[in-house]
Amino acid sequence: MILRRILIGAAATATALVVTAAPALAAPASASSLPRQVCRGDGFGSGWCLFIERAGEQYRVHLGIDIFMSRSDAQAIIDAPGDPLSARVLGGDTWPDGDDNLFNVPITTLGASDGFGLSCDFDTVVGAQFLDEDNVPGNRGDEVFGRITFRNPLTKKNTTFDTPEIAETF
Ligand SMILES: [Ca+2]
Ligand SMILES: [Ca+2]
Repeated sequence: MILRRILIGAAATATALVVTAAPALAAPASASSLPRQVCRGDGFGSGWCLFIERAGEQYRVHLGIDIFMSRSDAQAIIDAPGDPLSARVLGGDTWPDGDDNLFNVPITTLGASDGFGLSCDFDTVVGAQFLDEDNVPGNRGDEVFGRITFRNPLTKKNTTFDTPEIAETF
């Protein structure tokens, strides 16, 4: 639950995070931005985040989401057949082919609660090559973001939640 509070708190203060990001630009160009968590919220109690940190020579990638609803609705969704949520990491690009699909991130926890509704965590550890979405002269830096897809088995409606980007040279 502490992690949930961190996720929601970060989503609720997204505006403040943008404001306080400015001093980081003064850091040396070689400095890593990691560990870093970026979040977004819908303003109605739902929030979702992408977190990346170094894990030795690899990177630990975590996504989390709280979709605001009643505990009973969340439990009905969990009890329905199949996984209601999936997540992947993409590389942000506008040219030539749009966003790159980098890798899927498996579910590690799925739960229902009164305070947060339907909550899900996704975790994996990957090598740098999985996150290295730009690697050409003049463009080595990478911009990656998370996309969580919610397939509601009760309404048959699909919703996607994109996190902000994390910029890092992997
Ligand atoms: Ca890119
Ligand atoms: Ca790169």
